[in-house]
Amino acid sequence: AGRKFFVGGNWKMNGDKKSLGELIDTLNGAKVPADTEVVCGAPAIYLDFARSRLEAKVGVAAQNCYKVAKGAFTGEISPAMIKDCGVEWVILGHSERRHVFGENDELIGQKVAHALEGGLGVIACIGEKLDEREAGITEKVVFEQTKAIADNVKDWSKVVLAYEPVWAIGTGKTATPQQAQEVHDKLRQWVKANVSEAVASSVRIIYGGSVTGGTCKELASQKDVDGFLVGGASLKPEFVDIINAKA
Ligand code: G2H
Repeated sequence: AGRKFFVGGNWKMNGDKKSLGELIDTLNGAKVPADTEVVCGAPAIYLDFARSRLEAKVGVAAQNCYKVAKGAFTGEISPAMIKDCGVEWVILGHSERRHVFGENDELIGQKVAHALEGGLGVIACIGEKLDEREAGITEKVVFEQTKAIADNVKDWSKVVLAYEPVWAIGTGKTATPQQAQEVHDKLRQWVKANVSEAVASSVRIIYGGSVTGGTCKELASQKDVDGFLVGGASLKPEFVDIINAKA
């Protein structure tokens, strides 16, 4: 109810100035519905490039950041640097950060707190692995991950929750609309019980995991699916169809 549809693209570690420049030209020329928010997650080294080339109708996100403002942390970037490039969002807790780079709930929570303090919006990602789903502990896993995030949030208007079942990421195995809706509904109930009713009804819960132009409309029609975080398909002109999934 009243939740603005949110479509995030996650370019991950893909593209170069030529191919991303072409993608940016396509996005600049595309129709973005007034009631849809679009944000593209660029590699850190291309944040400035993406922000300076994309029109204002498309937001930009970093794909990660560190938990402090500055210092001796070779290779890391801070929310202050992200903001300095005119970028307004950061993706945190993505499954690749968790499972390829070993980030745990505690670190992700600290990053969430610091990014919000630094004035960024946060796309906070959660999701169960295949063995966890098969063991029947999907809810337990995503509730624990959500708690580690929620404990670090004061202003929920700056947070988008991204449910990304790990078994659906980059595998071509999109969750069915019913599977997505079921978990989104549970998450909203968790937020209602553990944060507040007002936050539960206003927070956007978006789905990620092999979303395509072909699967987006039915997913978007689910009551508690407020948008998407799109990886592979966000690098293709097809992303424009996903932006318009509700149109
Ligand atoms: C999940 C998603 C984007 P893909 O990681 O965050 O990627 O759409 O390629 O499954």
